Order: sequence, then C-alpha cells, then structure tokens
Amino acid sequence: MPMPRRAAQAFTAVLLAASTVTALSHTAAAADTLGSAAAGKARYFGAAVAANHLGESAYASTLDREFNQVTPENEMKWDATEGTRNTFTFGAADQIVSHAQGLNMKVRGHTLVWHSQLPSWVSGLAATDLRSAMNNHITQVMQHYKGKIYAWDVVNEAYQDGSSGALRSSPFADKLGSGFLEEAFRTARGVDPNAKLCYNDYNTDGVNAKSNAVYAMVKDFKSRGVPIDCVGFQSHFNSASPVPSDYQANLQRFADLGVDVQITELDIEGSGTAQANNYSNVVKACLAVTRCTGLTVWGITDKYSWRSSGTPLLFDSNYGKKPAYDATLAALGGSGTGGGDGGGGNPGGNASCTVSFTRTSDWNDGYNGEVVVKAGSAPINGWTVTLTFTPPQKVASLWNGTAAWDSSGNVMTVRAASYNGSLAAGASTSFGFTAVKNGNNSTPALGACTAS
Ligand code: 9MR
Repeated sequence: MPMPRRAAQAFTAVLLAASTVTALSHTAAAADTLGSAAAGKARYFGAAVAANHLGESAYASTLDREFNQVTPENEMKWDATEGTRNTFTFGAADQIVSHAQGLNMKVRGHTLVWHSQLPSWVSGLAATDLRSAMNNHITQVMQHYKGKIYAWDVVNEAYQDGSSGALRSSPFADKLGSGFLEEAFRTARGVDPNAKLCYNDYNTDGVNAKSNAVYAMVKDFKSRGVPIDCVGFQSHFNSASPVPSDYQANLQRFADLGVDVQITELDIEGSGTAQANNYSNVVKACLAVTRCTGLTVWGITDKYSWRSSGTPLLFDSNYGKKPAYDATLAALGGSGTGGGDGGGGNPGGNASCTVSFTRTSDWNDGYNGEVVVKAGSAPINGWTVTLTFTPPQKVASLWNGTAAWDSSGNVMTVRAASYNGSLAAGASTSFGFTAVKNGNNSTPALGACTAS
C-alpha cells in the first residue's frame, strides 16, 4: 500500500531540509553494462553510431557507458568518403573514430565496396577505370585509418536475395564479374595486414540459398588462400524476417570454415517480452559459437533507428532501458538488473505482465505514484518495470518493490519485493514511491513490464 500522504509529506519535508536530494541507490556491480558483461565472455558489444548525435549528452553518455565497440552508421561509406573522385573527406568518420579511441572502443569499418550509397561517378565508369577506382578507394580509406580499425566490411551485400544464389547486379559485378570480390579482399590485405577482413550481408542469418552462396564463396577463398578473416551477419529481424531457428547452426558452419563470425547490425522490431526473448536468443547463439567474437546493435536508441517505428533497439526514445536491454544483459551474464530469472528465462515461456501508473497524491514539491502490475494469461514468478524520471526530479522512497538506478540517476528499474513477485494469471499487485519534484512536475515515462 502507498505510504499515507501525511507521512510522505513529512518524509519529504525532512529530505528537503537537506540541500540535495539523492536517489535511493546507485550501486553498480562489476558487469552491469552490455560492454562489460560481453567482455566477461571474451566478446565485444557495440553499436552503430552517427557522428551528428555525438553532441547529444544522453546519446553520448549511453554510448560511453554501455558499449565497447562502434560501427559508423553511414560516415565511412563511399558517398561520404569519396563523393568526388580522388577527393577524400573523413571529418565525420574521424569524429567517431577519435571518440571511440578515447574510450578504448573497437571500431569496425563499414564499408568499402557496396552497391548502395555509391556516388554516380563510380557507377558511370567502364571496367578498367572502375577496377582502379575500387582499388584506389580501398587503399586510400584503409590507409587513412590504418591501425585504428579492428575489422573492415570489405564487401557488403554482394549476393541476391531469394533462391538464385547469384551475385546481385551492381556496377562491380556487372562490369568486373565475380572476381571483384577476390580483388577487393586482396587489395585490402595489402593495405592493412593487421585489420580483419570481413564479408557482411543480410538475409544470410539462417541456412538458405543466399547464405549457401556466401558459404561457398568463403570456402573457395579459404581453399585458394584469398584473404578473408570474418563474416558479418547483419541480423535485421522483424515478424516477416524472424530470428531463424537454425541461426546458431548457421553461425557455426561458417566458423567451421576457419573464419570468425560477428553479429553486425542487430535490431529486432517489437516490444516487451517477445522482443526481449528474441534478443536473448541471438546473444545466446553467439555465445554458443566460440568464433562468434562480438555483437553490434544497429543504433543506440529507437529515436534514431533507421526503422524507428519498429522500435527495434535496446533503449527507448528517452534512453530508458527496455526489457530487451535487461534480457540482453542477462544473456551476456551481466548482473546489473538484479535477481530476476537469473538469465534462465521463464519456465512457462508465456509469462507476461502489463503496468499502469497513477499519481495518487500531489503537493507543492512532490507526489506519490502508484504502479499496478498485472499478470497476463499465465502465472508469473517475478516482474520488472522501468520508470524514467525527468531531472532534477528524484525518488525519495519506494515501497513494495526493489529499485536499482542507472548511472544517470534518472532511470529506475523496479523489481518485485520478496513477497509480491508471484502472481496468478490475471492477478495484480502494486508498488509505490514518493517523488520530489525539485521544480519539475513531469510524470515519469513508464516502460513495458517484463515478467519471468
Ligand atoms: O542505417 C543506415 C541508414 O541510416 C542509411 O540511410 C541506409 C542507407 O542505405 O543504410 C543504413 O544502414 C544499412 C547498412 O549500412 C547496411 N545494411 C543495412 C543497413 C540498414 O539499411
């Protein structure tokens, strides 16, 4: 039950006597971020980053806190680096690289040879000229970043979707034939022998005609000594393109060819428990494959996702951690989200819950909030709810739940208390808190409920 209003007011008055009101708990365990948890499993956990958002403090602080690898989302592509022939512009990409280097984050170079985001001057060239333009582009860009990039997507998305197993039509394939792939990789090795050289594609995440074609290419390269070190699986998932049931087996068969594999552009449309479970499965598949060396999500916040309306990422538009975040951290063996299901998932597989928020009382510089948690159509053993507060608002006390705070001090993750986590199907419980407004009267953003 909520604290009686009079008691809450008295409590608040005491707190206000002190000059600063601090939040309940900021305890940080060792592996309580994606990057540190992944490092504990000898992996990296990265994000695609856009240079033009680095000046936004919540964006940068989330990046800096959670991730230990970055991929420039657009800044290293051909149109960004060589829009005019032999005039190279690296400003935006340099910004990302120096940000990453300052924090010891790995950088994946994306991408050297791709049919998309290709300036029209390239598409207009005849074969001989195109070959020298391609090799010059690879050489100049890799030279500029030599020693700073752990892996390059040397060639991106060269194969067709569907059952043909053929190369897609592109200026490179059409004019140079399939040999352009080999040539690109050989040129790249000559420029920076220490960078890992990767092939990267989408719709190759399960065993299918397209991934079979990539598999055959890698096998051929390996047998003939053409340099290739890694294969990136983009892993853009939604209901039309779900996480394949043979995802892990597919990663493993590539690894067995003697290349590393990485999840390079992970995003999964959806929300709540379903999205969380999908993320968890992807992470577990990577961890189960020894040569799966890391995962990169294709963006930090849903706000800036290339498919924002599908809310495919781990942080919501206010940088609040989503259930998918908690599930990803748990699958990585992280400990920041507390007890929960210990990463084991819920036994029934269909546990779910919903939440609603009410301001039960309100006064000059404070209010009491109540969150009702209701189990879905199956019984649940625990629940987690995230509330994001607008600073300088602070929570002064909480009852009927256990709170943990993120490092910004604005995102409160509440788990069930020892006595109100188990709910019968359709049953409800509630927790409450007293917030001190500190001049800001916003209502906190309520995240989805995660059940276990
Ligand atoms: O996220 C990128 C988006 O901002 C660009 O507009 C788009 C242009 O093609 O590219 C997006 O990134 C793509 C990546 O470079 C390659 N794989 C598919 C990604 C999503 O479209």
